[in-house]
Amino acid sequence: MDRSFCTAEKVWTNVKLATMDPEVKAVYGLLDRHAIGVLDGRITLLKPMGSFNIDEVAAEVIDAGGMCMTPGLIDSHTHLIYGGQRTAEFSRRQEGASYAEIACEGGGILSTVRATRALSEAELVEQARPRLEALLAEGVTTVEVKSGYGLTVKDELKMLRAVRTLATDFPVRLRSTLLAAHALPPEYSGRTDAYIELICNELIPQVAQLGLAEAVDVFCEPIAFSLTQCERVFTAAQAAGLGIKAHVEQLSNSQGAALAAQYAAWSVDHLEYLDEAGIAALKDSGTVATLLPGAFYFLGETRQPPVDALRQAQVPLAVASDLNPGSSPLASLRLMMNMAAVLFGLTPEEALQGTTCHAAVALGLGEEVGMLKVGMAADMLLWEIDDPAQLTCEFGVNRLQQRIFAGKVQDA
Ligand code: DI6
Ligand code: FE
Repeated sequence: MDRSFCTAEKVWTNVKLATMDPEVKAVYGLLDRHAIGVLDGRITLLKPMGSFNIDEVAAEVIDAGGMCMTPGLIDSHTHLIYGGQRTAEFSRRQEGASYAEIACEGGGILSTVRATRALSEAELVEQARPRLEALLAEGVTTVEVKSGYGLTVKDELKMLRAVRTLATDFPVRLRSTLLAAHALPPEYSGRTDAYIELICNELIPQVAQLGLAEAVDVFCEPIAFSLTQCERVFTAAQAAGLGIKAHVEQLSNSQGAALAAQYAAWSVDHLEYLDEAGIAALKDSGTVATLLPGAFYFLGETRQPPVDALRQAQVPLAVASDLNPGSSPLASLRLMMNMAAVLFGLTPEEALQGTTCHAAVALGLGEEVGMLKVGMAADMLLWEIDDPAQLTCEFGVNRLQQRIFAGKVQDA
């Protein structure tokens, strides 16, 4: 085909576009009766129906018959790669043991560390496959995946390599995050600062040099790492040119969000114990506040993140699955959107922003994905729904008609 006459190789006509573009002044950035076209994996055409001659764009035309299109969904916080399961721990929790008690006995994260260390890279990929498939089936096109269950140079690199391998096998954008500061490995017991040194002096430079991660994350909690230790990790991440993300204020108020905001973090995640000073630090910082309702729900937490105050301060909110074997073994971003609304009070529009445009910013991808806009990657979902609110309201019914990744229609 002579591309010089094309503005798009494929055009969807009669679409209701939930662009999620803040420049479109309507709820969901909604544009009714539009056409959207793609070329070479990007959105190249976005016009009202009737405003152009479809024959002149010389493209394959798909009549969407008034169906709704959204950007591909983005799960901006997962621990998708891990070995084994923690079902025995779940049974114990149902009999009354707490998450913290189990962790203190050497279970919890450390039991997954043992299982993860025992597996090869290929075995880790195999175990992660069905979880990733579940996310993709409901319309996820970008997934962030953290390390953090290896906790040695060799095993953290193995986890990050597994992410890169998985990325070549599936139509999805995977972004990797080094979370070596997740738990203190037993061999460093009583020597936390030495472990932080290993992270800062060996792991971060190697990961950056090998191009194995885009960002670095920390677990800032009394049961994990202190504010000072997290700051050392942030400094090393910044020096290596990596993005910064942080698990903060999940189980206590450690002022981790304010510190991360000072380091221009892409996101701060969990936030149930975030206080006014933390909110003030996030205001105008550009850092996204990520809500993880799955962990709140699965651990039976009762303390709510301060959603209203974050909203007042106009801090962008993301919503993610935190998919992991211990605190959120829930491979559904749609369920998280529903929970973010029901448990945390988000509007359906906020829930969808949280899994599209704001989630993109939480991954340093705000210019690339998360909106239907000319120039953005053509990750798009065609739904048999009238109102985008249905994506948050309803759960368990998949009304996805087409999943389009980098401009290519995937088998539904
Ligand atoms: N916060 C969490 O919710 C997960 N990690 C973290 O830092 C829990 C991970 C696990 O229990 O395996
Ligand atoms: Fe997490």
